[in-house]
Amino acid sequence: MLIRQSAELTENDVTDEALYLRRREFIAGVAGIGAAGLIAPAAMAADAPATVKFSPNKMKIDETPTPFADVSTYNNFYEFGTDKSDPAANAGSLRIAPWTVAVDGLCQKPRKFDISDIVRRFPLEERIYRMRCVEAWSMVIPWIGFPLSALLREVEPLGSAKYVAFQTLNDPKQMPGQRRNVIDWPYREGLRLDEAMNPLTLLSVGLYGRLLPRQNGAPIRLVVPWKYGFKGIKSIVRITLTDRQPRTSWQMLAPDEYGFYGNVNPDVDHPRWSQARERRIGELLRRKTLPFNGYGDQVASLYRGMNPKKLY
Ligand SMILES: Nc1nc2c(c(=O)[nH]1)N[C@H]1C(S)=C(S)[C@@H](COP(=O)(O)O)O[C@H]1N2
Ligand SMILES: [Mo]
Repeated sequence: MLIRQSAELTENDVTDEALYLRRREFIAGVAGIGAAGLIAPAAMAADAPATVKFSPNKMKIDETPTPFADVSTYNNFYEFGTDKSDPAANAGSLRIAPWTVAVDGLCQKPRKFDISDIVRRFPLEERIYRMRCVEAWSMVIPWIGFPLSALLREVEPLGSAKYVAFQTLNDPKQMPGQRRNVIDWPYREGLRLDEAMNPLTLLSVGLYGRLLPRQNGAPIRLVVPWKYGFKGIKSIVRITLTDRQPRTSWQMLAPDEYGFYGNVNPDVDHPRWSQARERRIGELLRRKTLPFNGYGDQVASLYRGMNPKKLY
């Protein structure tokens, strides 16, 4: 089902009023960006905000989503500080409009995408994913986004492209955590091209039926549910197709602790702690961590023949 203007909604469409209200907020959020000048006035008159739609429940798991209050206040986003509470407290200084994402490197048609163009062009869907941080906590998050593959197809990757590199905004004025050299800014991540093209891999622009809170990586971030959370780079400004394995922030910072792949593997301990179990935020007892975070059916084949010890 799509978001439509209220006049077009029938009683049947509004079975879950809470969901409907949240969708209205999502519309309002995007329209709000428009008011700040992101969506061109002509485009707004023509088709926005009614065109900002998402299909709910495209992919569900049988686990309760972590409450929004936790999802939006217990975050890692070192650009705003290294404590879990820092991003929610400090991310207000991030300007999310205007915002462009450059997609370049080994492709036929490198280009810049305006964020308003992205939310209108790519069909947005809701997917409830299990997420797990390498620090052994986990959440279940109802993301709104679209497959990264759709964006990459638009720039037509060359046959020589083997990897995709990602970069976060680098602006210490907006991101106070960047005034300290905890990381060699900008934050960087990478995927192999086949991982990037896997249908599970999302670019997310929202969660819980609303636009992404800044602390969760507004206006656009990566979501790779079978990998540890650090792969999910936030507030992306550049995506580059390349023939060489990109260096990633955590790998550069601590190569003995974090590898390029970052696949969730309960059998490979972090050098300083076990990865066998995890604390689901909001629960008391620890859960067993699943290989590939439970997404092995969809992704294990990507790593066939590789040494699982090297896939962390
Ligand atoms: N730019 C940037 N992206 C980042 C991080 C960061 O510090 N900076 N932290 C990562 C880590 S370690 C985790 S666990 C997730 C947390 O994402 P969440 O706040 O949406 O749960 O973001 C990842 N993406
Ligand atoms: Mo993390």
